[in-house]
Amino acid sequence: MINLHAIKANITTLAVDAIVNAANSSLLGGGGVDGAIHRAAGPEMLHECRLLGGCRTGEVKITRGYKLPARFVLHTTVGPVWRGGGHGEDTLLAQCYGRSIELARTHGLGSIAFPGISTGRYGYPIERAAGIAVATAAEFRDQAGVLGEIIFCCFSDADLRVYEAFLAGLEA
Ligand code: AR6
Repeated sequence: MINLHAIKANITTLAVDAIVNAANSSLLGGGGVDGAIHRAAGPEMLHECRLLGGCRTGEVKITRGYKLPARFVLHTTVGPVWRGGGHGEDTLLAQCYGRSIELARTHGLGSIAFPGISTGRYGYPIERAAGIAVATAAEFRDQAGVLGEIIFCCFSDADLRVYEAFLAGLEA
């Protein structure tokens, strides 16, 4: 059984097995959570990213966490840009979550933390994105394995309330 919960925190401070990065296809850093993760991890992570040859939307790639308290970064998750909802964005966003969780399971990781993928610069409405994030993670809840904890790491109180409402809905 995987425990799903939401917290408000800077994701770069979390001592989990892996944090997920809302990266771009170059994997070479950017603004927002991507920039924060690269700054905190240090130049060695950027070097490892250069060797990975980029990342397409929906793909997930893993690097070590270097100076981060997290052991690994699933950088990987390149989120969809919001274009009104009619361009397959929901499917792509669900893939980001699902493939990150599958990769964590493949690597035998016990805990992972997600930021609100695509809800910053990429413009995804938080309510819709959080619903997809929670529903996709919930599909894995009953699978056996080492992965025991999925954390939704929110950057604001408002985002945290949205996630908590969806998580409460799972229990109802
Ligand atoms: N810890 C947790 N969450 C954070 C942090 C942090 N340190 N910093 C920001 N957030 P964004 P996107 C939240 O824009 O929409 C980059 O330049 C933020 O409040 O980082 O997927 C990439 O290189 C928001 O809820 O990612 C891409 O080009 C969420 O993280 C592009 O932006 C995601 O916001 C990706 O855009």
